[in-house]
Amino acid sequence: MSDLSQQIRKGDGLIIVDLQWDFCPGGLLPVPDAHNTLPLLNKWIGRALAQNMPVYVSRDWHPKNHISFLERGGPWPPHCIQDTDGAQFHPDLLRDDKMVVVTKGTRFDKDQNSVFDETGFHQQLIHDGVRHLIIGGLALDGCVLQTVLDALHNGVQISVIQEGTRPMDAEAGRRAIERMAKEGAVII
Ligand code: VGL
Ligand code: ZN
Repeated sequence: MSDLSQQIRKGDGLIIVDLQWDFCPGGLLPVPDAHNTLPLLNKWIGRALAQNMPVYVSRDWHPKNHISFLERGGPWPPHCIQDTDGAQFHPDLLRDDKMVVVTKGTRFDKDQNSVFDETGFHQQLIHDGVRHLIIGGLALDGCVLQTVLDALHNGVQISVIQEGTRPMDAEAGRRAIERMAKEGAVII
């Protein structure tokens, strides 16, 4: 539990990526064991809220027949279609009015895997005074990896809660951790 013992500092923010039904076992694009990140992530959320640290929750929120779906020649089965049950946050995810939702995957012409990708998220971090993000969620080898790389490219420090994320593919997950660490992310 070394991660939870980490001191929270001014300028820290927490981002929970795509903890939605469709990415959990039983959903349309399940990440193995995804729901088992929830107890730890909820502890982080509770702790962050108690210390007035900004908390962001991203959601993948695709139009029907999205360009990233197999039927359009994309890599993914349909998932996280706007307003469907599968696109809702997992019901066990701790929620609070203070949490800020970041919606992505809505563009018709391209996918947005990173939370930074044309969402204005970096501007929001600057507005909120966040210089260091702590990240968990789904999927380690998908949106978490892309978000971490974009954070670093934008000059935002980032720490990855390793036990608070899961990969779609175990080997790709190991490579993702290696790459994030090499690029400057702190693995906690
Ligand atoms: C994701 C595949 C497709 C993710 C989103 O959140 O990692 N992966 N859409
Ligand atoms: Zn998606």
